[in-house]
Amino acid sequence: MFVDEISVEVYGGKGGDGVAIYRREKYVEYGGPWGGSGGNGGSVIFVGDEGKSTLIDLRYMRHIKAKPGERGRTKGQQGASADDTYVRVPLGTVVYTEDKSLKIGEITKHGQELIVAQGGKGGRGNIALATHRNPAPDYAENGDPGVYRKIIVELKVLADVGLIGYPSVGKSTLLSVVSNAKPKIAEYPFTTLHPNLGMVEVGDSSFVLADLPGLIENAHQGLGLGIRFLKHIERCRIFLHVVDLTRDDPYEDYIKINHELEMYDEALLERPQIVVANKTDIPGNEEKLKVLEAKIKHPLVSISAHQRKEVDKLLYLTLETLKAAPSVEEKTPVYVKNYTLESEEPDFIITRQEDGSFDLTGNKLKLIFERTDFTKDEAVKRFARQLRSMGIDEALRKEGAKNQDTVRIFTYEFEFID
Ligand SMILES: Nc1nc2c(ncn2[C@@H]2O[C@H](COP(=O)(O)OP(=O)(O)OP(=O)(O)O)[C@@H](O)[C@H]2O)c(=O)[nH]1
Ligand SMILES: [Mg+2]
Repeated sequence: MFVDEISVEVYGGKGGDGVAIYRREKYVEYGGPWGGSGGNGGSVIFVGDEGKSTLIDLRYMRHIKAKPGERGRTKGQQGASADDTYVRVPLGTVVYTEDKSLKIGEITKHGQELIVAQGGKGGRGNIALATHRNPAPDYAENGDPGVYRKIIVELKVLADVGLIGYPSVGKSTLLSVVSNAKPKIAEYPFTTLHPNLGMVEVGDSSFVLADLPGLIENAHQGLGLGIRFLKHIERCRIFLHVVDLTRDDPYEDYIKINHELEMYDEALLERPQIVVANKTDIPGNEEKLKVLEAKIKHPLVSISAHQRKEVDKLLYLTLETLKAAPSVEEKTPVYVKNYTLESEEPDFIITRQEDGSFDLTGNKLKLIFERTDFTKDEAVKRFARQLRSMGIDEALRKEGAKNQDTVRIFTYEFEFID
C-alpha cells in the first residue's frame, strides 16, 4: 500500500531540572551553591534516506517521543543531555503543522535532517543562577518542556518523468515494458490506485518514471482519484501523455487532460510533454492518428506498448527532452506559510475576563512559568521580575488593571499591585 499522508504526534524530551543544593563544609554554615544544571531533552529529528520510498514505517509509530534530559547533579555537575531520536524518512517528505497552515520543512537530500520537535533546555542549577545580588540562591530552574505537536507528514513521489492520461490507455503497460516495475494491468479503469515508480535505463543514462493513476474530467475538483494524485504530478519534470488510439476521439482526450492540468495549476502546461499515441497494433485508427499529428502542439510518438513497438524511439526522445528540461522549482502553496520564529504567537497575550480579572497566556510566558519552582519564595520573586522585564506590568496597566485586580497566569493567581 502506498502511504502518502499520515498524521503523527511528536514529543521533544523535557529538559532536566536544575538542582538547588549547597556545598557542605565543616564549620561553614553555607558553603555556597553546588547544584548543577539539568541536561537538555532530546529532539525528534527526521533524516532523509534514499533507500526508503514510503512513509509506511510512520504508520507503526504514531507517537514519537524523545528522551528527557537528566536532572542536574551535585558538585555543580550538569545532568546528561538526552540523545536525539532519529526517524528515517524518504526523500520528498514534507512536514506540516496539524492544520497544514505551516510548513515545518521538507527533506530532499539523503542525510538531511529536520527537527520536528525540539527538546527542552535543561533548567539552571543554583550555581548558574547565582548573581551579584544573590550569590546563594536557594532555588533552581525547572527544565523546559519539549515541543509537542501533531504533524502531518506528506510524501510526494519524486520522479523525473510522469505518465499521465485517461484510465486504461496503457500507462502501466508502458511502465512494465520499460522498467522492472510490475504494476497491475487490467482492462477496467482505475486499475492503478497509487503511483508506481520504475527505473528506466536508456543507453548509459537512466531516469525515474512514475506511472500515475488515470485522470478524468474534473479531477482537479476531486473526481476520480482526483487531486490526491495531481499533486504527485507537480514534481515530474516532464510528462508522457498517453492517449489511446482506440478511443472515440483521442484528440479530444488530449485537450481534456491538458485542461485538467491547467485547472490544477496552469504552470503545469509549461512543462515539456510528449504525446504517446498507444495501441497502434489495433488496426483501423490511422485516421485518428493523423488528426492528432495535425492538431497537437507537442511532439508525438506512436507506439504499441503491448508489443513494445517504437518504444525505444520514445525512450530516446524522453531522455533528450529530460536533459533539456528545467529543474522543477519546489513551490509552496500560497496558503502555506513557511515555518519561522515570527509565525509564533507574541510573547504574551492579555485577555480581560468578564469578572474583571486578567488572563495571561503566550508561549514565552509559558516557558518562564514552567521554569519556575513556585514552592520557593525567591524563585517566585524572580518570576515577578521576569514578568516586569517582559513589559507585562506596563501592559496590564494599559489594559486598565488596578490595585488588587486578579491576574491569572495558567494555574497561578496573584493580585496586581500598582
Ligand atoms: N492492444 C493493446 N492493448 C494495450 C496496449 N497497451 C495497453 N493495453 C491494454 O489496455 C488495458 C489497460 O492497460 P493499463 O496499462 O492497465 O492502463 P492504464 O493507463 O495504466 O490504466 P489505469 O491504471 O486504470 O489508469 C489493458 O487491458 C492492457 O492490456 C497496447 O499497446 N495494445
Ligand atoms: Mg495503470
